[in-house]
Amino acid sequence: MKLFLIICLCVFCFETYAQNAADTLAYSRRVVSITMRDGVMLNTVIYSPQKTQTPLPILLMRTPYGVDKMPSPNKIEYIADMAKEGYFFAFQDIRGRYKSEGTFEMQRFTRDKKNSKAIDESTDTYDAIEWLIKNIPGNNGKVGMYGISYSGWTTMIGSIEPHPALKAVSEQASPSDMWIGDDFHHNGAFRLSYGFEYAYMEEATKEDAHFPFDKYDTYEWYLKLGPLSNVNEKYFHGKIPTWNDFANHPNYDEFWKKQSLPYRLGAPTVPNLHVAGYWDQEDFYGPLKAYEVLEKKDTKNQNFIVIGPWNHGGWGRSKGDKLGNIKFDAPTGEQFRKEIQAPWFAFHLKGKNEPPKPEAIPFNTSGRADGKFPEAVTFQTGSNSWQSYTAWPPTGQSTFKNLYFKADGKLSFDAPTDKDSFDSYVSDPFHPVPYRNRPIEATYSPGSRWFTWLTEDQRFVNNRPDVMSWETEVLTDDITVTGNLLANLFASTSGTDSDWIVKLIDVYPEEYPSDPKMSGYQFMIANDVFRGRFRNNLDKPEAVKPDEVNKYSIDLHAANHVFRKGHKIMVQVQSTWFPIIDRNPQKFVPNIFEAKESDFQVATQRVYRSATQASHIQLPVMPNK
Ligand code: PG9
Repeated sequence: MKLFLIICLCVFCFETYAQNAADTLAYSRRVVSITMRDGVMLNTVIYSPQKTQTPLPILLMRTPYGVDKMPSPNKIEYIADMAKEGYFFAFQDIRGRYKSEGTFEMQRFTRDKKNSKAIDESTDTYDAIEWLIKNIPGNNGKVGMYGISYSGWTTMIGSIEPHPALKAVSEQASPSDMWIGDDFHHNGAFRLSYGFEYAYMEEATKEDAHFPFDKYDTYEWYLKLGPLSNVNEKYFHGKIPTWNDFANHPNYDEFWKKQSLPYRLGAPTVPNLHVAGYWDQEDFYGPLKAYEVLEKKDTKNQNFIVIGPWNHGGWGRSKGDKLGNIKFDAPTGEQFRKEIQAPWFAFHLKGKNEPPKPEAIPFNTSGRADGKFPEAVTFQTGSNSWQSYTAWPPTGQSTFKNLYFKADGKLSFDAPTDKDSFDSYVSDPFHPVPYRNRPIEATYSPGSRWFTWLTEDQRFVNNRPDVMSWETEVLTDDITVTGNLLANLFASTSGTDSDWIVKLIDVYPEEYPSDPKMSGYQFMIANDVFRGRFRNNLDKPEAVKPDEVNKYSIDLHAANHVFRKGHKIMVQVQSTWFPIIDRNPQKFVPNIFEAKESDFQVATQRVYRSATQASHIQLPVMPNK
């Protein structure tokens, strides 16, 4: 989420607290230009506590979203708990953005290391830290780095070849792989509205700019756009580099692989607290993957993860006791900032080891008293409680159970026995299923419901003929699902290419007296899309044979959720999700960015539920206590 959005939202709802905080520690501000090794100067805002309690560490955030309007840290809800304790705060515009010199490159590649003069975000971070520790009087020589999303990514890159003064980081919602699971694609399916609007926002000018849509409901606008080739023909005219990259690299080629974190990451270099939100509409895959990759080489126990009931960056603002219509019965955002983030940096940068706070997060169950953090702290939705684990996903505790699609729209843990049975629907790219309730406001426009769409009631599409659903009987016991989820679809299309979207849903009881407006609510717990052409090979798309049954394994990522007794579990499958996902023409063409209007066709889809082709969701089920 754009940093400025966070700040603007926070400054206003935060005046009262800020005044109290300001009583304890006031900050003075200066703006400097820091020269990088190639002479390029980066605009940097530095806040220093007025009452010097030297020596103090430095917290650095590097962002493309503009730092000049950054208010005093004690007025920024995200970091106010740390501001109270006293740090130097540095905020830097990355190359080519806002007041920094140089050229912006979306998620700049790692430099050519044979060229001693080459730069990248890692060298820029190194040079910034070198300057900060030498030029901020009274610092203790220890630096921490943190940030959400793009700033989470600069944090990750800054920790790859770290400056020796960088002692701890917290990567929060950093994208890990823009083709597999983050902002720009999911499993090869292009995230059209996000990709189009974000590329324009960052690359049309040096400062954020919003595409001037002439329709409020962008569902209509994107449908009228027609084939993707119209973007350059009518609007971008080849001037938005990231859009050109989308069009030139439709497959998982070297471009995307080299950009990804798994390609760049070695072993952990500094302690890293990864932070993810289950309903992150932009980068849920990213922090889970970054944690997973580093964990494999974490011989010094420097790699930790927190997952909470948040949208993109939701832990950085507001109380966090609800998201959209869903209530969590705990101030999870406040708890994160106060009980996790602030102690994390205080421990690593100030040598503080505060005793655990019994009312809050269960740190004491596996450590903190001895100065160690639990490996994984995750909020369990449904039971609405924090849980800590010695591994994520927790090993040896859950059993994988398959939830099978059955006849008559049923879902059951018993495997089907029928032969050659399926359910069928017609997918029409001229009338795609909206991904959220219309009107679909421009992503970052005022009043946009982008931020909570993943928690929307899925009844808004449940009766469409092009959305199939299957559901369990009313549950007679709680079912707790903790860990990674996977959908295995056996499906065919009458076309030669197709998208498969799977949604795992918690259906609330028809009568829900404690919160009547939630009666029958269809709350999405997990979801994702898979583009059929990539079923055998991510870098070599292949046409699908019409009506041939193929198996599609779709990563539904992680959850820690209790489907409560009295609820039902539902699965929905559909083949369009517009305009967050571009329309698959449903006829194989080598590059969908070059598809013609005449390539788009209606297709008949079948989802199999027979003994040998048993579509199912694999759930990590925990034993009931
Ligand atoms: N999700 C945004 C982003 C990060 C990195 C690259 C592209 C987009 C963000 O919120 O910063």
